[in-house]
Parts: sequence; structure tokens; C-alpha cells
Amino acid sequence: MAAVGLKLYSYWRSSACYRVRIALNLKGLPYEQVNVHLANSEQRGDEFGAVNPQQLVPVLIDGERVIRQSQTIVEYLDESYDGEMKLLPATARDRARVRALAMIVACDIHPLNNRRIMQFLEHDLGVAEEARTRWTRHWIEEGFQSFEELVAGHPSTGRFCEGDAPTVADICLVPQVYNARRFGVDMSAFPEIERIEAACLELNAFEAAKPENQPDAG
Ligand SMILES: N[C@@H](CCC(=O)N[C@@H](CS)C(=O)NCC(=O)O)C(=O)O
Repeated sequence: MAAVGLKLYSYWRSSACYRVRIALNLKGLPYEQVNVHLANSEQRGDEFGAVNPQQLVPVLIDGERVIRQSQTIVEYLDESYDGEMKLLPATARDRARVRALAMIVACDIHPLNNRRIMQFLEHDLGVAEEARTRWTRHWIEEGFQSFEELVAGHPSTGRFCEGDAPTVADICLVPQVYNARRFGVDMSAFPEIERIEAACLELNAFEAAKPENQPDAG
């Protein structure tokens, strides 16, 4: 199916949006980007609230369809469009491994550290900056330790998390490494993750999706 008029509600620094941008690029799908400025609370306004009552980016518009949740969007794109490559492997067994890796990031790391959680810790619970940074690093490091163990030396790991083509595992991993660096996590403790990240960033699809390469970066 040819893509007509894909539109992504996005914020440059959001790692969930970063995942979707990588997926769109890997699939070779052109899209229009609508910037939702999270730091200016645009996600809480009526306009965006009508698009996503959860007040979260990303949201993908595909014609009449509104698709929410980054993992759902990535799988929707993969299932709907042939594109240049498949983002999930061909067998159920390999898909299970890839999805489990992706979920370490999407379910067990990112939700503990995203913006609204950090703001609640700060404004509602009065947690000081040093403790908030410790919290963020702790959950990233704990998740990355398991991720590292599951990819280092595993026979299915290749140039990327699974074999020699990028999958949803890499799509989740690279934005989380970006966040880890932002919060001062010592990435030398995770050499296999760093190796895979470097392999991904050699691809233009990952490079072009980087936060600093977005039109709303600032
Ligand atoms: N599970 C959601 C998480 C989305 C999410 O947390 N988005 C963040 C940016 S990464 C957001 O929009 N935050 C708004 C806020 O903090 O107010 C997904 O994967 O799409």
C-alpha cells in the first residue's frame, strides 16, 4: 500500500517520537511533522487533547485513522506498508525475542523516567534534583544490565539486536541510549549496547531521526 498524507505529532526530544521517526525512515515513508511543544505544555491544550486525550506524543495520522502509542504505531506501519524493510523478524520465535527486548525499554525503563513522571516527583512529591537524577539513572542502568546480558554473546545477535537488519528492538534501544547519555549514565558499562547503537547510527534512517536533527530542536 502506498502511504498518502502521513502526519506525525511529535516533539524533538521525546524518545517515544524518536522511535516512530526511525520506523518511518526505515520504511522509507514520507510524513509531515506537527510539532507539539511539550516544554510549553502544548500537549495539555484543547487542540492536542482532541487528538490524544492521554496528552502524550507521538500520534500518527494516516488518512482518517488516528494511531496512538509508539509501539502500536511502529507495528501498524510495519504491517500496513511494505516499505524498504520489515521491522519485525519472520518467525514467531524471533519476533518474541525482539519484542521482549523492545519492551525492556518501552515498558520497564521509559515509563519510569519520562517527563510527566519527573515533573510529578519534582512538583508534587518535592524530590530534589540530585535524587531525581539518581532515580532516572537507576532505572536505566537496571534495564540496560538485563538488555546487555540478553544481547551480548547471544547467537541471534548480529550487527543489530537480532541478526543483521534493524528491528523494533533497535528502534527502542537507540532513543533510550540518547536519554541515558542525557542523564549521565556511564555507557562504558554496556559495551554491546554501545556497539549496536553505533551500528544503527551508521544508517541514515537513525541519523535523520535524531532529536537534534528535527525542525523543532532547540
Ligand atoms: N507509552 C507511550 C508513552 C508516550 C510518552 O510518554 N510521551 C511523552 C514524551 S516521550 C509525552 O508526551 N509526555 C508529555 C508530558 O510529559 O506531559 C508511547 O509509547 O507512545
